[in-house]
Amino acid sequence: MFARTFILDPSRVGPRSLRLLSSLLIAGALACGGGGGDTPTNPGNPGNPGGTPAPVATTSVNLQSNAFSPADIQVSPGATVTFTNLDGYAHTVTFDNTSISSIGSYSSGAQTVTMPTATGTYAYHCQIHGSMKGTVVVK
Ligand SMILES: [Cu+2]
Repeated sequence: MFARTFILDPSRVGPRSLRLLSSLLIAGALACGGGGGDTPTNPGNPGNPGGTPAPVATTSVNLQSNAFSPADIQVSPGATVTFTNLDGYAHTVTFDNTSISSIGSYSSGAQTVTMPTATGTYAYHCQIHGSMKGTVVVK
């Protein structure tokens, strides 16, 4: 009984245990091999996951070479956007949101569209050329 108590006496066992613990800590640090886990991974660009260019702040879009340029624009609520056809052949400016007055087929010159006052992203396209697409961000 006396011997058992003697062995468990912290004043005797303590220092030896601390030395053992220190050895384990050093061994553990060496085993990490200098780290590498500290380098943060590149989070990319969370605000622009697809790498899509930000919309251009303008109220003027050209229709040229079967494309809207710039196709993705940003305007103020209720803004008037001018679409100018430079191709000399027919295009439309058709908004998916039917509450917006779209522009029917026209071959040249400037036409305007009044955007809603409600903020949001409004997609439009040319009904004649499926590849012609764009968006107006009202913000
Ligand atoms: Cu077109």
